[in-house]
Amino acid sequence: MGDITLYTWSTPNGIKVSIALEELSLAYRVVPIDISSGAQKEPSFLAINPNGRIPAITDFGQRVFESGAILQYLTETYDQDRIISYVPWTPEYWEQTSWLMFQMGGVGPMQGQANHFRLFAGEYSEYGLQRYRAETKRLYGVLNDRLTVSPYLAGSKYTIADIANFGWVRYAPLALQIDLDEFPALKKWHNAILERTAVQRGLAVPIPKSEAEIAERYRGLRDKVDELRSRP
Ligand SMILES: N[C@@H](CCC(=O)N[C@@H](CS)C(=O)NCC(=O)O)C(=O)O
Repeated sequence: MGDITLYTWSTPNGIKVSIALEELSLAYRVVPIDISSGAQKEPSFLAINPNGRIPAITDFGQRVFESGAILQYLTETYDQDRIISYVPWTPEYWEQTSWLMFQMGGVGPMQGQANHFRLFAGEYSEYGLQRYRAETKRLYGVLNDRLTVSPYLAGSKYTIADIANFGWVRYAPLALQIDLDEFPALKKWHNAILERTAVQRGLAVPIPKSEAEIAERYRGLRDKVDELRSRP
């Protein structure tokens, strides 16, 4: 079943797809794309994702890029048993799609910018940092409210909407020092998802990294940006 090649790196968007593939027990080849070396801008990869970003997949000659589109492709093609998705055109399916798009259009871009200002910026900007960190926290409040009244984002079942948002929530405490204790329902949901075997497997693709290694890397990046703070 399937002829899937996954092009990925250990990032919030990358892990969404490896987690979904593991949840669906699909066989797949992995091509690591080291985004710190610029591999995502090589012509061979741009032929798969013209936007030059991971993740992307190919399957029987079909390319799919943008993590949300990949999650939809995988479930609509391979999730007939509805393990991580609802049946298309049901009310729950639209709820699933809404929370998936909320992640793609909200959490991902905002938290991505917060990460930029906190970890990768070439000059220190308190305004940029605070603006995007605050917006990320506002969006976490929306997720928390939803998860206070529903076990999972789309309803009673864990779906690709949860996987997509989890990809980002997972890194928020480590990268941005966002305290999930401020969002109790979100924290409970995050911890339950983290315990899933398929999630642990997906998080190890393409390179297994311990919590301590990830925390150390982010600390180093934050320190570098902090050093820029004192420069005239
Ligand atoms: N909207 C895209 C975003 C993809 C994205 O920003 N990927 C990052 C890693 S999480 C990347 O490849 N960054 C490298 C770059 O921007 O050159 C998706 O969800 O797939």
